[in-house]
Amino acid sequence: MQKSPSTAKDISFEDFKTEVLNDYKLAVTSRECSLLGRREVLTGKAKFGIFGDGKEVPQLALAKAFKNGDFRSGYYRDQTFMMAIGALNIQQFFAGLYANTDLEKEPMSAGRQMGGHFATHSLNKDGSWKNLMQQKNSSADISPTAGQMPRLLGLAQASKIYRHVDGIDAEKFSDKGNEIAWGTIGNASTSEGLFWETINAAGVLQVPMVMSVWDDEYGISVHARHQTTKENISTILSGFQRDDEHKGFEIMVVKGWDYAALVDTYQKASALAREKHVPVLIHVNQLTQPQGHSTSGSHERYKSEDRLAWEKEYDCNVQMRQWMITNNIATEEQLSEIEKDIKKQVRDGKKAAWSDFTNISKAPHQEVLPLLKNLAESSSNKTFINALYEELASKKEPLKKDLVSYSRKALRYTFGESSEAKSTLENWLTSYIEKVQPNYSSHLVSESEWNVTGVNEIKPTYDDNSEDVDARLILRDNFDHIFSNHPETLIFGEDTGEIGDVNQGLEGMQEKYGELRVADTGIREATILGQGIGMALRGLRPIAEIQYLDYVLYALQIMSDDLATLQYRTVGKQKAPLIIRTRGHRLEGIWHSGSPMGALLHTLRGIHILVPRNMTKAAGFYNTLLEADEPALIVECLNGYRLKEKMPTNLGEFRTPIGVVETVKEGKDITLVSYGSTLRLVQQAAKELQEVGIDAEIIDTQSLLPFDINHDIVESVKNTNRLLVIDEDVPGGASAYILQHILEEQNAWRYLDSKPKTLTAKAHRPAYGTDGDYFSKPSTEDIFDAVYEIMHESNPTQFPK
Ligand SMILES: Cc1ncc(C[n+]2csc(CCOP(=O)(O)OP(=O)(O)O)c2C)c(N)n1
Ligand SMILES: [Mg+2]
Repeated sequence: MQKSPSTAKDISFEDFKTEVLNDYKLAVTSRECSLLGRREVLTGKAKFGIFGDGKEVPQLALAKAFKNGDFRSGYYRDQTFMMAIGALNIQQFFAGLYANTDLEKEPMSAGRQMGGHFATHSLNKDGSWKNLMQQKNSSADISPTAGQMPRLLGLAQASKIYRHVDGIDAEKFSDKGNEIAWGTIGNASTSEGLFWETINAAGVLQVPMVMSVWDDEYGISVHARHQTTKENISTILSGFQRDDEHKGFEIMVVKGWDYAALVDTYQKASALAREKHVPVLIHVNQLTQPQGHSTSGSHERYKSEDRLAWEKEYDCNVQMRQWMITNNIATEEQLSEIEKDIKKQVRDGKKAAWSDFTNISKAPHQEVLPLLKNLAESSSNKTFINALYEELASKKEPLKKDLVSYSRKALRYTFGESSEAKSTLENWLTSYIEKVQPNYSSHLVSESEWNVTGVNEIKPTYDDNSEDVDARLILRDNFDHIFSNHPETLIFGEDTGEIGDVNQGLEGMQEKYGELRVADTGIREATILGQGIGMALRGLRPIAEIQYLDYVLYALQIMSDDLATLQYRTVGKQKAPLIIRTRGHRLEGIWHSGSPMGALLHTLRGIHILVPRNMTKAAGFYNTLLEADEPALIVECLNGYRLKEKMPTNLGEFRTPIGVVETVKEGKDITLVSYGSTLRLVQQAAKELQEVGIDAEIIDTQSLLPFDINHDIVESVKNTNRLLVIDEDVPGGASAYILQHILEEQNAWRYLDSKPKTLTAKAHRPAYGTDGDYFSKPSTEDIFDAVYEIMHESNPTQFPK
């Protein structure tokens, strides 16, 4: 076990020296990687570099306190920490810089993220959980500053749930909640709202979170005086400090170049958070940036001479070195020898990484060249194709895109020709693209056997005693089954706990399942989402409730940047199967009846979006999702809770299929496609249309993402030859998305006898007032008229005006 130098009484001085020396070696290795990394970018071998230089020593101290099962949620400066926990070596560091697309070589993201964005693997190849208690874990970084904060809250809260909730199978995730979630953030990024929201929530929740602020006084070129009140984050956070009467944070301040003090501070923080679940903030100040912010600029432009001189002197590695010499841990000569050795190791690692990277295209390069040559020989455009051949042949280190691009260009010269050489190259190209495209595009959604479309439908069943009830009761009783069958589930949000949500779909659930599993939260949508992401990353099945659909916008950034990209950016090595519950569409007023579905569809690829038309369908979606391993948003119909639906007999078991549409009325004249609350209006309009001899077929999309995976809608259009898409989003919103799918992917244009149309809400937000809805969103009259117009145009005699 590692010991801090100040608590090293029980180890010999020799052991202690070895430990410190090993730490120093890591600090130097990390620094050399930064220095050489910058050079690789400046010489054009890598695109962009952002490194951890100047932040090495505190990360060594953090790593000493970090245990198996713990989680990091941090940012791009943490390479030394990742090296110290054994999750990053020199070769992998450079593989990240070059963006090697082989996950074996570049385990952080297979080149999908910039270097400096770290992650560990939580999942096996088949998408099942690894034992997270046998490894040190890092959630996958994202670039938006402070974007790591919301999930950090959830990672910490998971420990609290595991400690206090009985019956969960925690073997792979927790040892009685003794795990810490460690956050890191730059000083300037604490200006973001997400930082404050998370800090406040962690203080309220009292979760084992240790938050390090790496303070180098700058955020790129912008000094702390423009960032932070009093230029001091720990001073202004002092109101969060716990005392005898109040729970709160433990706040610690330590100099970033003082190795001994850092080790001591991190040990204390660790004990407090791990044992007592007290959140801790460590303000690590007096840090530096030896090479400036990133490879995009130089800090000499905005730092004074004095500051630059101070940074040289107080460079944490320099200070650690001096401390070691002063305390007889090593001599100047020994250290110089070590440094020389490490320089060579880093150079060798870099070379090996570059060779791995360039090797990727070597064999295919050799494969494609003779094919191009043959193509030239067989073509009347030999000269042009040969020129392309020569150019590609002369590339010493071609990229995959070169091989594809040159081949495609060459094939253009053979339009109208046919030869064996041409079909050989065409076949090679198809199979090469098939092989390499997944390097860039796989794992947007789960590719495991637990993906949502693999869960089969189970229909709700009814018997003679099934009664018509307020629809909210179907949700509530279904949740009751969920909570009792799945101990790892929990739900939280504004007014979710004590009153059982604003529409009482959870009435009585808190009394039955306790305040931790059915919980009220503060008004803070982004961190409600973060709680969900973090807990889902640690094996729980959270349901995060956002009170109204309009307020999802507060959480949209974190949903889009963090949750939606998670599987993609880790190439399927992490998952957060979070269910987001909200309610929306029609009610009243600008902020209680919005339906910004297009905005969500455009920003949330990677999260499933489900729009059930009633509560039975909604309940079925919850049941389906609990069988799957993917995140999804469910939008319940805000005006549907008190409508009557029949209570099913198989609560907790029936499943609404995801990505499958439902034909709710058959008809032969026109296909009407809709979803959610609007669908009821479409049903009413269809009745009225029937009275004038128009027989409409109605399709409920049910899911927007994924959309009609069986291509059922085009089958309907084949029969009706007419299509109208209706929703209450703005013009060109979700309706345009739906139309694009039906026309382009399902080729419905081939079967249309009339222009396909959309009917949507007005472009403005819905007005409040009893008739505000009528004049802002599609009404049954609007739907009737739009359909009648289409029918009139096709047959004015039968449908006169
Ligand atoms: C939301 C967002 N805004 C802006 C940026 C661009 N950006 C990247 S790093 C950075 C400065 C961060 O400074 P700080 O938090 O002090 O961290 P440091 O780099 O100094 O360690 C900025 C503005 C970003 N990545 N995300
Ligand atoms: Mg900074």
